[in-house]
Formats: sequence, structure tokens, C-alpha cells
Amino acid sequence: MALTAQKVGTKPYDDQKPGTSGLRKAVKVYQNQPNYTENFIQATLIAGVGDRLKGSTLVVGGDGRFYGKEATELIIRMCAANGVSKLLIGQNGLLSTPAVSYLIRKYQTQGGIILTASHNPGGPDGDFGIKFNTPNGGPAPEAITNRIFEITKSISEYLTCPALQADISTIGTQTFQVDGATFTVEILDSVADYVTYMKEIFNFESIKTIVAEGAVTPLKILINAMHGVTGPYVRRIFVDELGAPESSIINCVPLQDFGGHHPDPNLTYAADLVKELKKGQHGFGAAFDGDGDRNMILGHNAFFVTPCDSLAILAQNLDCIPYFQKTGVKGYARSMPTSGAVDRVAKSTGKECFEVPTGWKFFGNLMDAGRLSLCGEESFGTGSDHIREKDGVWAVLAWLSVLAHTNKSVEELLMDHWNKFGRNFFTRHDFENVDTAPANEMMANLNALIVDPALVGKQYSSGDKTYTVAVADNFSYTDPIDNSVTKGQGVRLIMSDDSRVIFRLSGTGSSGATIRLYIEGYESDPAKYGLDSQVVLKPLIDIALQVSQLQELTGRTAPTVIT
Ligand code: G16
Repeated sequence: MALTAQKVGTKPYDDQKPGTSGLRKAVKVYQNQPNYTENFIQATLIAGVGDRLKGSTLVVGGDGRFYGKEATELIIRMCAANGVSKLLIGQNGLLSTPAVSYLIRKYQTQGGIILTASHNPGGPDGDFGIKFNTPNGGPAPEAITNRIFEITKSISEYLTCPALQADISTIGTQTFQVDGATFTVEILDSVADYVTYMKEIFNFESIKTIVAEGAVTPLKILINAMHGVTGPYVRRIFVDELGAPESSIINCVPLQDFGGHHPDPNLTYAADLVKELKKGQHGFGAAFDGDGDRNMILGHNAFFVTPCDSLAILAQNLDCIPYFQKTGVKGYARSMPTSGAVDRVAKSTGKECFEVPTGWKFFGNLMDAGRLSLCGEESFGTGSDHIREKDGVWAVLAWLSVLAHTNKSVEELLMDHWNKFGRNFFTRHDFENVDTAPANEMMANLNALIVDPALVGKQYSSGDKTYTVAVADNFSYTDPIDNSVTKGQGVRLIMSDDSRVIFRLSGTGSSGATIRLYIEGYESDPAKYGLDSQVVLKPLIDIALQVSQLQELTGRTAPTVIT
């Protein structure tokens, strides 16, 4: 059937500024406002693909959350009308964020659109999100997201092809004639390409020696997909390929509302995994977020590996992974609030180590320039230059590779690291859904405080500890590759012993403000390595609350989440 594109008039919205990772809003914001989604998609196509739009190929996929199917169908119609030649779409619209990144790279497309609000809750009363990734497979840099925002503020029309009906449930190719040009929709097996790639990166035979049913040195694992998009990937990789028993995987059916839970792999929201691991029957546990880019690693008895330590452990052991045997290890990076544990490994291995703002998009340039192999963030993101997104399943396969290679337990690997480098204690306290005005006031006060020359050298005491402020600033980053400057990325008080207190407002929430308080303290006394980080860091936490007046301003007496 011959189809025609149409121009549809629309009115702009003033709130479509992408945050840390795409536009995240309540589902109702997208659903109940005329053309809200269409406007953002049209702006994304213009700003993200621009001159290359006509005849382009794009990847489209998401984490299966509520409203994803409607948005996928809408994107198909709009791409057809905008002159895109081909879309590669995961079956039923399902693709993990790392899988989208890989497909963009593998098929050399002009980018991709990811439909996810990541770890935010889903369902009709939850959140939805739209994110554009560039041809390198990574999240769009700020130059593009700022341009998207500019376009959304003045958009007056979008293009669509209302009569086009594609079936996204059946694997295969469908073609349409739109204004005389061929438009192709290819529905892919959501997991096949990604699984093949993981088999190239890792030595599956080695991992099998510990996880396969009947293995000689068995490690009982429990992998929790939290009803996010990773379910089918987890089943195919851990059960079908690695031979782990069916009982090793849980919550593997993707649900539109993630079973009513918060699909965020941390000690609070993955409490069911923690509870199960505490029974002492498993040696390894892991969970992923809704779109599969985050991971949490636990050892025996739910021994918690902070994402900061996870990065450092992997940094030290990458050599056992075939991918890095081939590419070599170029350098490491972490986001600014992430602890300096990996910096200590970098120092000992003589590699470069970069500190970037929060947001995976800041790692891409370094990877493309061949200076970065492994990076991570305290927000449960770990990944490498195999793609340009963080990758939860990859992180678990990397951990299992290290466990199989070293024949050590998770806890032993951590103890080895602390014994060699000392322990960077780290915690993050989140105060979620705080009123915006007091949160902004707190940040304004802190910004005023750090420019006071009297602050450097000032001493703060709590309990038996006294700290002297050595550096006070708001983190600013100059990208070493393109020299772009990103300012205002978090207020830091760095103490003379390198302890740090950092304040930031989250850029991924959808209502109110979320204050993130990051605390890091270093200990080189082996007697303290086994202590609870909340106990060790209490003096710094108290000082942070005292300096910021967080409780007085927000009325919050306790964080909503502690990691
Ligand atoms: C996103 C970004 C991450 C970032 C995280 C936290 O994660 O991809 O790079 O660290 O947000 O951001 P914020 O502290 O601003 O909330 P995800 O998993 O939500 O895409």
C-alpha cells in the first residue's frame, strides 16, 4: 500500500529538557498532553540525526515499561514520515540499553532511540523516558540534548505517517512505500546479537566451570532481573548458555510495572535478593535495573560490594577476560562522586584514570579516543569500551570470570584489595522527592559557602574525628578530547586526608528534587576494613548535615535510600 507523510501542527512545551540521561517524566505527562511525545521525538530526530536523517537506519528499543509499545509505534510512523530508511527494533519493542548500544555499533546506524526511565518505577502511575544515542552507541552529549531542548521550545509541526501499521511482535522484515520511498522495519530477536557478543568477550567455558549444574567447583548463584528487560538475556545467558540451574534466576519475566517494584538494584529496592543471600546458601548474587545497565553484586551472606569497589576489583583483574587480552587495558575512569578505589589500582598499574561528571555520556569521548577501557559510577554502573553504555549483564559476567580465574570468593577478593590498597569507605544517602525550593536553597547556600575564602583550612569535628577542609569547589570538567566544559556538577568539600563530602541534585528524578549526599573516607588500618561503612563514616555524615543544614531546610530527618 502506498502511504503518505503528513505534517501535523503542534504547540511547544517548555519542560522537555533532558536530564542526566534523557527525558524522564511521569507516564501521565506523556500520555495526557497532546503531542508531548511527538514533539520530543521530532526534536530528537532533527537534533540527533539532522542532515543524515534521509535514508538513515536507526535502532529502537526499550525496557518494556508501560507506554513503551505505544511510543514505539508512534516512533515508527514518525521515522517513516521523516525519511528514515530502516528501523531495527527489538521484538515487542524490547531491548536492553546495552543491547541498543551494541546494535547501533554493530550495524553502524545513525543512532538509536531508547524508551526507558531506567531504575524509576513503571506502570500507569510510574515514569517513562526517551533517550537518544549517537552513532558511537553512547548517550547523546550535551551539545545534542541542549539542541533537542531548544527545538522543543519552539516546535510548530511534526511529521507522521498515520496509516502505517507495523507488527512489532513478529521477528522478520516488513517494507512499506512512503511517498515513493521504501521504508523497512526489521524486528530482531532482542537478545541474539548481544549474547553472541558476550560469548566473544568472555570465556564461557571458564565461567561454566563454576556456575554450570554439576560443576566441579560449584558456585551457587542467584540472579535477579527485577522484572526488567534483562529477564530474557539472563535466561539465555546464564541458564541456556552457561548451564546454571533454573533456580539461579528469578523475576525474569519483563513486566510493564516491574511487578509494582522500584527496578533499582540496591540494598533497599533489591531487598528480596539480599534476604535470600543472607540465608547463606549462595556464593554470588546480582540484580539489574529496568533497562539492564545497572548492576549490584553480592557475595556469600549478602556481602555487599559497593559499585566503587566493584570497579576497582575488575580493574585489577581484567587480564583474565579474552576481550582485554586482545585490546589491552588502556585506562580507567570513574564519575566524580565515585570513590577513589580505582585510582589506587591505576596508580599501581601505571594506567591513566579519569574523573568525569555524573553521567555515562562523559565516558564516550575517552573510549572513542582509545584512552579508556573500564569505567564505573557509584550509581551501580559498570562497563567497558565494548559498547558505549554501562552494562549490567557484562558486569556480572566479568565478576564470574574473575571468580572462576582466581578461585576466590567475593569477600576474599575484596579483602585482598583492601589489604593491598587500604579501604575507601563510601556511602550515598539519597533524600528523594524533597520539595524543590528548599533543595535549591540548600545548594545555593553551599555554593555561597565554597567561595568564602575562610572555608579552606576550617576544621570540622564530630565524635573523635576532626577534619580540615583542603578544597571546596563545585566540580567542573573539561573534556580532554573535545575541550567542552561542563560546570556545576556537585559541591565538594575535600578534606586534608582526602575524605570527601559531596552534594548534588539528581538529574534523573521525575518529581520534586532528590538530594544526593556522597561520603568517602579512607582507612589504612586493617583492623577497620571489616567495619560497617555507616559507622566508619558517621562523623563525616554528621559534618555534611551540619554544613548543609539539610535536615533544617528540608524537614527530612533520614535518607530514603542508603547505599
Ligand atoms: C543515569 C546515568 C548515569 C548516572 C545516573 C545517576 O543512570 O546513565 O550515568 O550516574 O543516572 O544520575 P543522577 O544522580 O543524576 O540521578 P540510569 O541508570 O538512570 O540511566
